[in-house]
Amino acid sequence: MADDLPPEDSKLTRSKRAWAEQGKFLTGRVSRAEAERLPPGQHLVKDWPVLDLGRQPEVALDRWRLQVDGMVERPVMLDWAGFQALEQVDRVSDIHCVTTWSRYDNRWRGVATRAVLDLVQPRDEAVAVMLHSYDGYTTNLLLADFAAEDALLVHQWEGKPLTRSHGGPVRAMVPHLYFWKSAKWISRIEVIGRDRPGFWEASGYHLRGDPWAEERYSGD
Ligand SMILES: Nc1nc2c(c(=O)[nH]1)N[C@H]1C(S)=C(S)[C@@H](COP(=O)(O)O)O[C@H]1N2
Ligand SMILES: [Mo]
Repeated sequence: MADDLPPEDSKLTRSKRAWAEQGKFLTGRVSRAEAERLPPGQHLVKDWPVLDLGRQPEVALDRWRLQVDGMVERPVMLDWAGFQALEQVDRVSDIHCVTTWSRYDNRWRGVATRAVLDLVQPRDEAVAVMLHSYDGYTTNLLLADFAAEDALLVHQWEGKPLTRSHGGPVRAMVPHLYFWKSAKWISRIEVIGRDRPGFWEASGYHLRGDPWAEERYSGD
């Protein structure tokens, strides 16, 4: 990938340097002591509940597209082949839903969000992303949160294609934030210059959603 490295002074390179200075996201996983693994107010479940707006869009692979645009140098429109051609990584991470259930050790396969941002090169003014989905859902994340080391666009769970009910063909998985930030059926990553609320955030959910700070609802 050396040929594809961004120029030294690019937004992403500088962001990575800033993350390194803060000691954040340095390892493959955001490391936490086992005692702090379960965020406050959460309980563990073994099954994986389905939660969404009630409309589960069927997106055939030959019609699937992912648009990445907004405040970027090189907007792209990926089709399935283009997405599969990006480096595929395997990661294990925990789910923390704001409705208080958590599920440990989910094995994902997909593309690192950083790899996608490397492709499009966010501009200096970029501060956040708005994720858009095929069911009309939206959710916002700060660029640094979206680009966390273990944040992925996943298409497999436990070695099998991600089911439609869990957001297949492709969903976001951002394990260090509440699960409502992990858009199912993702269709577009819009890089934006000012953080603004998505669907649930406009209805009272917290703008950022850090489970360890219990950022559940705005005003929390
Ligand atoms: N496109 C889309 N993504 C979504 C949602 C949705 O309604 N539509 N719901 C969110 C919420 S509130 C949660 S808790 C998780 C649930 O994902 P799951 O059904 O795979 O458990 O998806 C998140 N992503
Ligand atoms: Mo949720």
